[in-house]
Amino acid sequence: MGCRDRHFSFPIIGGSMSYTQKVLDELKARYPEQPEFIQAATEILGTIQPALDAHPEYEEAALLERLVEPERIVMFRVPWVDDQGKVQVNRGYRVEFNSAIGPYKGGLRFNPTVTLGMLKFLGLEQILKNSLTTLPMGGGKGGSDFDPKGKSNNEIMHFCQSFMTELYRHIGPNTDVPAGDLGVGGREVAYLFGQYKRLTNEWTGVLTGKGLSFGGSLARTEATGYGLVYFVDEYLKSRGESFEGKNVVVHGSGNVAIYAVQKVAQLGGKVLACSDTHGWVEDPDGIDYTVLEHVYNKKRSGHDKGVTLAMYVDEKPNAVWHEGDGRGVWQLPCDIALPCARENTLLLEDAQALVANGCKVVGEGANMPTTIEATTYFQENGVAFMPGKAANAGGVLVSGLEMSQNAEHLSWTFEEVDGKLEQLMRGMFHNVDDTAKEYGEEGNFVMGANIAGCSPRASAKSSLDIACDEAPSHSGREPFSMVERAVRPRLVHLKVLDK
Ligand code: NDP
Ligand code: 2IT
Repeated sequence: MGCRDRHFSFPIIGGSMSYTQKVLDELKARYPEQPEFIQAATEILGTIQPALDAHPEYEEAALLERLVEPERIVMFRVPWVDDQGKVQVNRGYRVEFNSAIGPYKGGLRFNPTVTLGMLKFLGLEQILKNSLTTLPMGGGKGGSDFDPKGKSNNEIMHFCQSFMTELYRHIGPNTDVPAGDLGVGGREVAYLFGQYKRLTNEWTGVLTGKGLSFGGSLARTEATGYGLVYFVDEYLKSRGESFEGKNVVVHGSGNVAIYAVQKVAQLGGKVLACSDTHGWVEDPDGIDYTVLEHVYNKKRSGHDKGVTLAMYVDEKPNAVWHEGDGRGVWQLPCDIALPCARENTLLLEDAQALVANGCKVVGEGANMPTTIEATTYFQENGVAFMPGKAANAGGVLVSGLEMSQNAEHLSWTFEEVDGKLEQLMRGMFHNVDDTAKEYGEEGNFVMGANIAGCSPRASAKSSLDIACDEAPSHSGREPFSMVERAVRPRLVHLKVLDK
């Protein structure tokens, strides 16, 4: 019963099964076909029991059951016409998971591997991540099994327009605000936004990650990679260290990876290698992020057939290309590893190689790139492990700042946005670190992030209030909703005005 170690443990309380274990068992029985969702739920539920122990009323209010069940899921067909005139049909999804502290917020993923279970894993992570940013955003995620690779711009446009033709009824600037994720970048967001505007006859900040000429925020492109490095740097600072002179390996070479590479170099570190789905590249001079940008843009030009990261060596002849599995980067001796590709791409054997070769810090740029076994191995072997829901929160954080700018009809400078990003990511590290210490698990950043993420903009004492957006008051008890608390003073104020 339960997980295999103390890091994801389900204690027996008073001879009976813990609340977290009970909820997880129910989820496993109900959703056996959703392994990624179960994995994410295991990681969260396996660390938050200490925050629940002092609050038996949470179980009575079925608080966890409500946290793990989405408020709403929209599933739809997406018919579109390819360049040969043939009708194609894909599946579209939006998981509107939790709106307790703000509109649903989270990216769209276009990838042939997309399933409902994958989007539920990403949506569940997003709830806690968005709460950690301290901005008022609920959690959501969506996407399609559409594969943008090898498609012309015309096909991408037709797909995006058809996708939005259904999605537009379910979203809105105060309801649900999607953005990009794997396979969805600036080009796709532009097509989606244009279609939303045509259908609604309204310009609103309904999507983030928009182009700068139509309401996008400066520094959104860089935000996830920069934020990751600020977060890891704050950890290093807390130990009297820095990126200066550190060797770093990066998995992936997409949006998150590119700007992590740039920021590591700015802070004095050296990125030895990075990867794509075709292989990995090693550069003795340190990976040059500008070359990665060139390859990235070629991959998204609408003429991407045959374009791979191997093209890096055309511009950097000292570099070496290794065809095959990009996980080769984990074999290199390094101080810091930054997995920035996608889920479950850093396995136990990779963790063992990294530890054997001296790696001391892992910062997840991707969502859940490290398997539970690999995470456990890192934690048991003294590696500081920074979970993605905190370490990669910079992207959605600047999305939140984009929403603020749109609402104000203003654009902030790059320095203003980057400054807020840095301040909030560094602050987030301390929130996570302090929470782990408060629960007697110093250095367990997974536990710190999960408990702090359940406690939006509040001390860890009100843990898990996020899920109580509609706590039943039938028993005459006070609902302990964060929303209720936020709203109550205003209600009192209104009553005073009524008199
Ligand atoms: P991109 O599509 O820009 O880049 C993804 C990168 O990972 C590419 O280099 C891709 O290679 C590689 N990759 C994809 N699948 C695999 C695989 N199965 N094995 C190895 N490598 C793979 O995506 P992003 O950089 O935007 O996102 C990366 C991760 O970060 C995802 O987990 C995403 O959910 C997460 N994230 C993204 C945020 C954002 O703002 N973009 C915010 C927070 C998290 P190839 O080019 O060959 O496909
Ligand atoms: O996983 C993520 O946090 C994202 N893909 C970014 C979501 C957003 O709304 O900017």
